[in-house]
Amino acid sequence: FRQAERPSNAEGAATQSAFAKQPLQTSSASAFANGGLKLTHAARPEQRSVRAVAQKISAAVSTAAPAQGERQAQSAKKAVDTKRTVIITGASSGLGLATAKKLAKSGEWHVILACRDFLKAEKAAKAAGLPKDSYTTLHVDLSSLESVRQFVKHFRATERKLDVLVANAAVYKPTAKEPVFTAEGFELSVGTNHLGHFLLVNLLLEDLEKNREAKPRVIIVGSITGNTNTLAGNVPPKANLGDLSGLAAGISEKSASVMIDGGEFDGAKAYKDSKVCNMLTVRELHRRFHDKTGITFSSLYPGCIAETGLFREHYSLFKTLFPLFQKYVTKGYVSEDTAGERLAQVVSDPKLGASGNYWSWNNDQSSFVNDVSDEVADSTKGQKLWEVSEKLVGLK
Ligand code: LMG
Ligand code: NDP
Ligand code: PMR
Repeated sequence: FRQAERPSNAEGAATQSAFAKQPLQTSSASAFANGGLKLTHAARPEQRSVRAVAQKISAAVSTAAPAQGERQAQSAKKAVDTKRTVIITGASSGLGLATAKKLAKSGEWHVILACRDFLKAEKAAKAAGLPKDSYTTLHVDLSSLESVRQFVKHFRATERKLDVLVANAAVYKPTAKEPVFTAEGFELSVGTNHLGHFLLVNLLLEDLEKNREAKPRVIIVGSITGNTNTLAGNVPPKANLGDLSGLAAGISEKSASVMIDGGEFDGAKAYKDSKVCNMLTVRELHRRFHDKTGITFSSLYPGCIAETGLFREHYSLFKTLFPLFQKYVTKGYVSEDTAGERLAQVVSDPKLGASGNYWSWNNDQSSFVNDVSDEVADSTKGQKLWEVSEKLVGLK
């Protein structure tokens, strides 16, 4: 079903990004007009070529909405401002939106809302009161590797330096009886939550590395439910990547299994496995690249944000009881705002600048470096996951 929607999404990506590029001319033109040229990088030869491309694309797109173009122009003009830039995937709801709100309202950040549903993201940003010039919405559907590659091109066309990348988007299929698949045919949860982000992070590493003096960061959101060293991580079905044989064989409709460990399909397990992959990826990124690039790599568990869109496909009884259970029984409940403040700390707080950590919070709101499960700490598994994932996303 989702697959059937994909072609139109991909088309949407191209159109929206053309909109996003259009303002580059506008902002350059206004730089000429107001004489601020010497302070902008609008006259750099490479920007001229970007502008030429943008002109061609915008000429091809005759349906650009004026209001949208104007807003995008304002955003693009800020390419020369002093704000730091953070990309947040899945910023159209829940944790991603709350984090975007916190950072955008601080006045110190320009937030790239990297979302699959452009209109939903725009509406959510407006409803959350994000200041007009504090964000840019760019389309990405993480369930399509092609869309991820397009996103990177479109981000580069904004000419912003990248300070922080937050891999936050996720899907959870707790009630699915049968698997669904990404554009390239991977089981959707692992394909989106892990493989889509794995490619995105790898492609953007060079952009972050170029900005080394700004102490760049990469954050991939993890979870307690993927850590079997906790009670929550022991609620069945438990995460377990096994020997990664299912992943190595492609977790596709055509392979023997759609699960990483080669087992029977289970949507809740696939999600938890994908979170293990997210946390293993952070540790492997740290091992491979921290010393070489100076980038800080982090993961976190922001608390149980029991009312987000993550549970949209769960039974309605679950959606009613789960927040109560978390509030009054486990006491693990947090609001979207609190969770957003926590993730915003991992983005920008100098105190959370150490690399390779999995952050959690005490009830008094103090952050600490948490322990991970044996599976997440297994660096041999981390390396193997890296090598298999590189092949699946076409990096090797
Ligand atoms: C599977 O179900 C799904 O089948 C699968 O599709 C996937 O979603 C997977 O992990 C995801 O889960 C697991 C199933 C059993 O879980 C449930 O379906 C139960 C939902 C749990 C959420 C609500 C719990 C109900 C508690 C209500 C509390 C309301 C509190 C209000 C308090 C108000 C006070 C003023 O999962 C299992 O692991 C099986 C274990 C089942 C044991 C259940 C024991 C519950 C333990 C804790 C509850 C204690 C309640 C005490 C209440 C005290 C109140 C003070
Ligand atoms: P939400 O469903 O509210 O947010 C998920 C976001 O991901 C949405 O913006 C959604 O877009 C986006 N998304 C889903 N699929 C894709 C895709 N293919 N391409 C691009 N974006 C996509 O859930 P949460 O805010 O709860 O989840 C955010 C993160 O927090 C996840 O990584 C989750 O694993 C993690 N987490 C959540 C916890 C919780 O208790 N809720 C606990 C621990 C971790 P759209 O709006 O279009 O649907
Ligand atoms: Mg869990 C003891 C604490 C605790 C915490 C912090 C969570 C977090 N959960 C806890 C306990 C329990 N949960 C217990 C005892 C049960 C059995 C009743 C239980 C059940 C349960 C279910 C059915 N919990 C769940 C589900 C889900 O469908 C959620 C899930 O696994 O999503 C993958 C979930 C969660 N519990 C959490 C958190 C944070 C989640 C959801 C989100 C996530 O990890 O991303």
